Amino acid sequence: MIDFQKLTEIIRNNQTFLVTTHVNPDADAIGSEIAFCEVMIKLGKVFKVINHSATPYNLQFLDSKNLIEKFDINLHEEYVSNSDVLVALDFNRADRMVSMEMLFRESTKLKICIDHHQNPEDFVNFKFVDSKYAATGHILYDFIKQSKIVKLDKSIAAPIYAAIMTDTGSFRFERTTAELHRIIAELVDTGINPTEIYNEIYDESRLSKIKLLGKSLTSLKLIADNKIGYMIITQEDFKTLNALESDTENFVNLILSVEGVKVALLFIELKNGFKVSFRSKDDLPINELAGLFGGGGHLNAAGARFINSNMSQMIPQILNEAEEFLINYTKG
Ligand SMILES: [Mn+2]
Repeated sequence: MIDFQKLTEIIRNNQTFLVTTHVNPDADAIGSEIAFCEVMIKLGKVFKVINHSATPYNLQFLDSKNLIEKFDINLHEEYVSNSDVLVALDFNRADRMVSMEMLFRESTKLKICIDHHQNPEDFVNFKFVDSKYAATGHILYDFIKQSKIVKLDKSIAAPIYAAIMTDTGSFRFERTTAELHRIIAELVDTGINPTEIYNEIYDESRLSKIKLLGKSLTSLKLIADNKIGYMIITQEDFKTLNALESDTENFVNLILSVEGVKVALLFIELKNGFKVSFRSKDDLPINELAGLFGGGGHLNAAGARFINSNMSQMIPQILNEAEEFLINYTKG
């Protein structure tokens, strides 16, 4: 149970807030930030939203007031250090802030984390964390409803809707309960437009993204009796197609849509290493596999980063580990 009363106290008793989220923010990250800021606005608080990453182009509509700033140490050091409260949304490990990590860690002010991932690191004073929630936006919904700190209007409902819609794979993942649909109904009742929100996020893809998807799909391979599928995206692919790392979101889920595939891995080469997105079906705890490589996440969705490592050299080893993981798990 999350202590919403404590969270209410922290918000009421402080004046200046710094809000941030993880690298490569998704719609839950950005939506949660915007919903949290709408609460700040209604309460007359002073706040800044500062992220390591720029907001992906398909999520910019959520930030219609241009609240989000991209981190610049020269511009933001003073504000971050002097904020009464530092708010970490939708992540649970300090290194997910990348360039902001040190400044966040060094701050002696109050730090809080609101999140729904498993196994949180100890990097804040207060955790408002529960992995049973479908999205961080879902936690914020419950917080606003239970605390009655502000009225839940359209300006809050829209980003929360975007957060829940995307983190539930458009209302199809496991945590999409009847209760969650009732919450969605209430959000829609505020007057938001679900069709518009979906279209903004998913149906406004740039051509380069679709081309990159095509390129990645041609790399799709199945191993381990067709139970493990993987795709590879290289820096060369990004360059030749003029595509971005953020374009790869959701690609990994397509691997999982292949008949018989239980485990999906998407290898993405970065400028300084590579990252792997892991997905699984049923009760396969894929976050445990990601954990072997210092990563983490949820039961069915996780990730790991390999800084300064050579992707093509590492892939065989990671695939071996994945096979072993699958064998051990199906045995038990
Ligand atoms: Mn999330």
